[in-house]
Formats: sequence, structure tokens, C-alpha cells
Amino acid sequence: MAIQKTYSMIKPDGVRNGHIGEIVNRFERAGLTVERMELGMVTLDQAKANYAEHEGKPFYDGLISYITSGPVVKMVISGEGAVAKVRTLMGATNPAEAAPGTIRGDFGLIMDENVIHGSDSPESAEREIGIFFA
Ligand code: YYY
Ligand code: MG
Repeated sequence: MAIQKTYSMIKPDGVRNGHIGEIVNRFERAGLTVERMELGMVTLDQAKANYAEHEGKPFYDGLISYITSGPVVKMVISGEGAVAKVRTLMGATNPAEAAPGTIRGDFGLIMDENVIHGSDSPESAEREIGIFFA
């Protein structure tokens, strides 16, 4: 597998609950490299662009207000198969279904606040890196 870049973001609950160090540690232990990292707010435009595929779904408004509600950690992560590797480390979308040992399984409580975002394909990764690191 080739070296890839992916976009990952520690969501407001992950920052607020003090999981930044642990999450970065898990990425590095898995052989991934943090290429860029920034703590800050997500603008409304960035939130809408990042989650455009979900517009119109019942959870969309809540998702947009949640992701803009407090500081996040925006990251570009690189490594062998980085897109899938980050998704594996994240675990299932619903923390209640995420396996123990995954970031969402260990630190997430509810679907609305599931600790972390990671691009779902190399194409999404390129698009999302452009949104957050223009
Ligand atoms: O890529 P991933 O974050 O695992 O899930 P998506 O299906 O892309 O949904 C994005 C985001 O939306 C999810 O992390 C939580 C939220 N969400 C929700 O609140 N309720 C749902 N039924 C589905 C998703
Ligand atoms: Mg997704």
C-alpha cells in the first residue's frame, strides 16, 4: 500500500475531556506521522463543506452546531494506508457499537459526540485537507 495523507479531527468532546495526547499517541504508536496539527474553532463554512454529504439528514443541524461549538484539533496524518488505518483506530461511528480498544469505543459515549473524525477515502482526504488547511 502506498503512503497516503488523511484528515483527522479531534472533536469538541475529545478536546474538552482531555484526550488529545492519548489520541496522538495512538496514531504515532500505529506508525502514522502527524504532518500538521492546529487547535482552533471550525467555521460554519468549513463545517458545511466537510459534512456536505449529510445535508438534509435528520442529524445534520445538530452535527453542524456541535462541530462548531468548541475548539477541535485539526490534523493531517500520513503513513502507509493512513486513510483506513485512522478509520480502524477510530472504531465504529456509534460509540455504543465501537469495539473496546478503539478511540470511540474507549472515549465516546453517544453518537452526537463521538470524539474523532477521519476521512473515509483518499478523495475525501484531499478535499477535507483543502477545507481545513487551505
Ligand atoms: O464517518 P463517520 O464520522 O464515522 O460517520 P458519518 O456517517 O460520516 O457521520 C458523520 C457524523 O455525523 C458522525 O461522526 C456522527 C454524526 N451522526 C449522527 O449524529 N447520527 C447519525 N445517525 C449518523 C451520524
Ligand atoms: Mg463520514
